[in-house]
Amino acid sequence: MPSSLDALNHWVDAVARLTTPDAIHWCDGSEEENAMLAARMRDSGDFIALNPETHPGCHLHRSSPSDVARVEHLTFICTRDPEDAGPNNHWMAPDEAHAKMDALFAGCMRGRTLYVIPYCMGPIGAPNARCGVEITDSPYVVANMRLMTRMGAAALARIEREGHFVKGLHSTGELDPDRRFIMHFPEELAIQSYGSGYGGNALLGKKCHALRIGSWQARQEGWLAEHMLIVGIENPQGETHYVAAAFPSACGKTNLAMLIPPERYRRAGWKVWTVGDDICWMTPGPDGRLWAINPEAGYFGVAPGTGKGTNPNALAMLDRDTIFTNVGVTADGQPWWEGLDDGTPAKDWQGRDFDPANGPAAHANARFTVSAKQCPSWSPRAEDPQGVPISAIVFGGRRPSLVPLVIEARDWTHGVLVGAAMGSETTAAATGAVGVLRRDSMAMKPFCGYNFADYFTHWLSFDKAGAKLPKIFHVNWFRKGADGRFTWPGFGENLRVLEWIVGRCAGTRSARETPIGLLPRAADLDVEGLDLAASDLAMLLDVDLAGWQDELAGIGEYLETFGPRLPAALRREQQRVAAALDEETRPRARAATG
Ligand code: SAT
Ligand code: MN
Repeated sequence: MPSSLDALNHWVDAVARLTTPDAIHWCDGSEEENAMLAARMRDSGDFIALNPETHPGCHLHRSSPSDVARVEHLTFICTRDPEDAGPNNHWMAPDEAHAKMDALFAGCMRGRTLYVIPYCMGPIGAPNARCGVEITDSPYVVANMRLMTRMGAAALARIEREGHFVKGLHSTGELDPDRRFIMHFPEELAIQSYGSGYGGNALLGKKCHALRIGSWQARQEGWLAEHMLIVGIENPQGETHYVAAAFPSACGKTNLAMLIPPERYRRAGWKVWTVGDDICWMTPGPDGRLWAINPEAGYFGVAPGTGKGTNPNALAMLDRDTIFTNVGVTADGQPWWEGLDDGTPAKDWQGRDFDPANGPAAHANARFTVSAKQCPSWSPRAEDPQGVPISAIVFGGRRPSLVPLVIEARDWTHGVLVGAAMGSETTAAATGAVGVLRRDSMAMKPFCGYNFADYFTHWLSFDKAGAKLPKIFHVNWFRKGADGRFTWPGFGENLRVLEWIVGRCAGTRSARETPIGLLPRAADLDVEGLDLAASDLAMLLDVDLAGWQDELAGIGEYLETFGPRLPAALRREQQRVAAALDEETRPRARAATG
């Protein structure tokens, strides 16, 4: 009888014939293997050992200066029908993409080792976890995948049992931006990535599998693969509500997932539990609720800005067994980045003597890779095969103006519109201009593996008989005042907003109705001990009707870009909110003219 690993063996053979590596190494995920690879990388210069006293087991990796972030313009969804990829993706015909990639991969591993990485996204025993195999010629990718996924023997055993897996093929190639492509073949459950060694371009379990291919599978199978953190909020009565929250890359998901309650909340008994900081797979359970797992096993977080004041939990987990990418380094070999409270950089992220004239010591998208279990607020429920039940879904982005601190959608359909309409200023997590407002539906613009119109239809489809869906909210921590400064203090203080959110879910907090949704009154939010002027709080909770009329017009235009596949229910919802705003402004307009 043929073994269910035959398909895997055949594929590895075929890739080896194409890429002609010097050696093949099947990764088992063991400590010994990890030590061997780290030693190999220290020899080659891929890894620089950091100070063993202050940072035991920690390494620094410097990527090529032209390879420091995801490359959305070189990322393609290759479906037979371009309409299936949709206007939200770059599309290439599968045949053309295969020909291009075969030519790039031909002979590319000569002189290198081909690593076979079996991995599982999600707890190894979770029914909703999914397996994949990444073939790569980068030991740095292996070391990262070991922290970010359940990698090695247990995943291989599950693949053998199930007989299917997502095929990911990666080579760093020559790191030439002109010979760099990240291709997805959702109909073949395959990914091919060439020419980058960085983050989401190269760790194929992350954005490529868990989001782009994952979202495609989720639509077919009736679940949701989302760009969301998962956090547990435990109140003083010991009840924990789990919240899933979507923000674009580098908008504070890791900080929110690891939030430390303000002093007064801590004393009262509030606790925060981290289940995940980037990706969330949600499936309707037999009880009608959405149950979520974090498919990842580690964090690939942005280092700059991580400090004692902003994310002490993150700092506490980064002093051992961590891979740092593109940070600076102090004279005594400690990692350094902007926003770290102590130390001074001796070298910058490119290994040059630090000179402020060359810019910051750490690259703006410098990252740490670390096992999730090292986080002091890590939730043991992250290993629960059933996942956690989600009480609230939160959308958010960087909106310096107009958008209030928090809004509750009036129902699921309205919530889907709120998510679809999400916008944010761009950040350094992707190459391109920073600080430009772009619509980023559900923070999935770079990650949805199919047509956004179909994705909205899929979201709407969860609202059916028997469903006990989470409430949906929108938050904006990034509102600026006339002085150009952030009005809301953010970070740990965001718990005050989460308290209102979980209170709404439990039915214990009140709200006022507005045309754009339900908002807290000033008295509904606990702001005791905050240095926040009443006028600033009023601004954060105000609904600028005229501004929102323009916003709804903009949302309407955005939705129209998806053409006839856009679900009519979403267009109707946009029209309903626009009409409610018109209704609210009408008497005033009459008074003004009359
Ligand atoms: O480079 S990654 O895609 O893994 C990080 C991010 O953009 O969130
Ligand atoms: Mn992300």
